Amino acid sequence: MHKTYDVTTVVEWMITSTTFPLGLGDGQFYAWTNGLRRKDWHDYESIQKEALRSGKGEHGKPYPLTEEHHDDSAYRENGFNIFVSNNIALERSLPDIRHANCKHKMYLERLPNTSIIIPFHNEGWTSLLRTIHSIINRTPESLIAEIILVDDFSDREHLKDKLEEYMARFSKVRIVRTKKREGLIRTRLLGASMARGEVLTFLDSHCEVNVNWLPPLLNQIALNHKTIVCPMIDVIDHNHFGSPVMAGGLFAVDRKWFWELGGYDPGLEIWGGEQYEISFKVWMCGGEMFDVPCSRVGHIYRKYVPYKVPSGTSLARIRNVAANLCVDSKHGATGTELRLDICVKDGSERTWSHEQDRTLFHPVSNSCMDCNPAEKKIFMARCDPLSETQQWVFEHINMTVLEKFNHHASS
Ligand code: UD2
Ligand code: MN
Repeated sequence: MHKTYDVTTVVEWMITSTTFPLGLGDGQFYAWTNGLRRKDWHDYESIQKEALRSGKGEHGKPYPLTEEHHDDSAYRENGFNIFVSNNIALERSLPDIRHANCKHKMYLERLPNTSIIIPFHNEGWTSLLRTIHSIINRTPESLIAEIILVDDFSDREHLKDKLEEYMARFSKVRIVRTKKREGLIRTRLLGASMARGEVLTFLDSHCEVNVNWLPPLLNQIALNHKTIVCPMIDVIDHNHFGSPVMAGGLFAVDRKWFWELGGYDPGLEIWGGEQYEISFKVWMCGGEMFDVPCSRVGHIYRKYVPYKVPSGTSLARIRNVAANLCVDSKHGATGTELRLDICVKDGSERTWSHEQDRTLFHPVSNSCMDCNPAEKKIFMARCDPLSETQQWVFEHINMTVLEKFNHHASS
């Protein structure tokens, strides 16, 4: 007896096998899986060009720092060393630090395009420009619907006319500005509301995207549009700009689905909390979340937060209220099913009151969301303050970061 393989199985095996003889050269290598054509999205010409670059900071190498450049004044405005940023090329090369298997992976030939949304507040000139250059140089043009730079009421001069003049060379870059300081969540929402691409991809204003970063993200959304996909986030050192490894809050999401989820709660202030809020919604609306190791984006983690946070704003509230989405329950034979639904106003069983920040319990019936970790199920149960499975816990709270944040924000 022998086994018969269908063609797609064999092709799938061949392209996932690391021993497959590639012989690509022109990057136009195709394969089929389940009737869908996949291709190699690498831009080999640009990869070769980058390999030849030399100079300080090239290939993601640490910039050779001297004492005078290490002075606190270099950090004050941005929380990272702007002197170093100014002295390395805007189009500097980066090392390809992906897992070896990523280099041969193929993604659907037909991928949705994306609006790349970048909020910024008083970002440094060269760190912002390097973000844009890295995107333009390392992203297939056909996949970029537009790059939307959303200025959150910055007051630095270089972010005004000078920025508009510079960006005029990139036909896909649009600049929009908030009318008052909104904080990063509402700034992202403004960008999202103007976006025309099929997917929204959010980045910070001091990132460097790495080789072939976008196709793996879009591919996951093409396979299931109810998906939030995150790249691996690599640390760009705030002193010398060299880059080893880590993770966080840059992601891609289907545009229509983002709005079906209600976007972000616009009541979230300045910084923080939005990743929990959106995660809860994704989780409760039957979505998926992926960290995609073949997509890598460098990000400058600051030494401290350089910008001021208007007084009276709360930084870590999680609410679903303003998004007008409420958790709804349906009682049935198998228990209580939960889903998110448009909130019904006043008095109704389904309304979640405004006071329910972070405590996801049912106001009327005194039911709380509970879970069975073994079965990965959520259900409603009588509220019990002592129940471990009803608690919402913030894990890994980094007090050092918080304290630094509060210290610098208030000084
Ligand atoms: C991390 C996330 C960030 C966000 C934040 C929590 C990464 C790499 N970064 O922040 O995406 O999830 O945690 O909310 O995971 N900005 C404004 N207005 C403001 C403040 C900031 O537009 O009032 C911009 C800022 O220019 C930047 C982005 O928002 O592009 C994120 O701010 P950040 O870089 O200060 O925050 P970070 O990296 O500590
Ligand atoms: Mn950041």
